[in-house]
Amino acid sequence: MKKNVLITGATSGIGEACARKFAQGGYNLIITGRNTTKLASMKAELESAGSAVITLAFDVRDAKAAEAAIQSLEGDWKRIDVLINNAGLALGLDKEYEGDPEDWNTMIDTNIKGLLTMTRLIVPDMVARNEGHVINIGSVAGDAAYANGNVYCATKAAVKTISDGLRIDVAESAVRVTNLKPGLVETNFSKVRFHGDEARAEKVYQGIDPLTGDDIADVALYAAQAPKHVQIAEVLILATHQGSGSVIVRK
Ligand code: NDP
Ligand code: 8X3
Repeated sequence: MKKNVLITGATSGIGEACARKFAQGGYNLIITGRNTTKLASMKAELESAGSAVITLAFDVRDAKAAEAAIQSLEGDWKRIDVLINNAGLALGLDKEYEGDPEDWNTMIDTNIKGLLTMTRLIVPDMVARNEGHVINIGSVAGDAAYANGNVYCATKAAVKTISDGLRIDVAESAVRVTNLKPGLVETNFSKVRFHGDEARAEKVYQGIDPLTGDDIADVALYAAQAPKHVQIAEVLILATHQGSGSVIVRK
């Protein structure tokens, strides 16, 4: 029987790469996000390559919409074998005492509360079935704050603690919990962070060979396909010329 993976924020970057890698890995896909046009085009492309695909359009900050979307799943699609909590963002790169509280709210509501909403909706059934895997996309930013990263870094530190807490709480069951902590990955991340300023976003990846969404998706698929007794608890994945969240050597 093919396994089902549900990916939040599957319409771009790491989430989109995970959709393609898990499709290649033989999974049925439940791809979710807000961009309905992109969801439809991905579904058409993945189905034409032979995958079974369901799309669910909702914002992870809207708990009621998320619940309705999960409840709309029927038959075998109700069984979620792998949940990839990927939807997330950074907004702004400012001193904490000068940051925009609206940006803080959006990051906290998406990166922390949205992830918790999905976890609360999906993990009870995993525990009841005594199988399943939650893969949270954390960040090197959660290991230590970097200059002007303050609230974004705090949300990813929360993802680490929430992942650790869940791993403890499901340890009686065969459910596994993985926190993937990427470093610099070239996606739409910096364009979103800088509110659409593409020139500023490009500079983030200049002079360094950054990671790609595929690099992170490879690790996610590895963790999901590890033998049942192996729980890949946490992985830090940095670009080669990156020493930490704040040490980046550019050529
Ligand atoms: P992208 O901006 O390319 O992708 C982010 C995805 O999340 C998009 O599909 C976006 O959808 C979705 N998303 C954002 N907010 C919401 C929401 N409220 N509800 C539903 N979907 C939402 O960035 P990345 O692929 O890089 O980011 C994915 C994850 O990886 C994030 O959690 C990020 O923090 C993390 N990460 C990224 C790193 C990097 O360097 N790029 C490094 C470490 C971690 P939409 O298009 O609708 O906004
Ligand atoms: C995204 C990576 O280093 O830009 O989490 O914060 S970083």
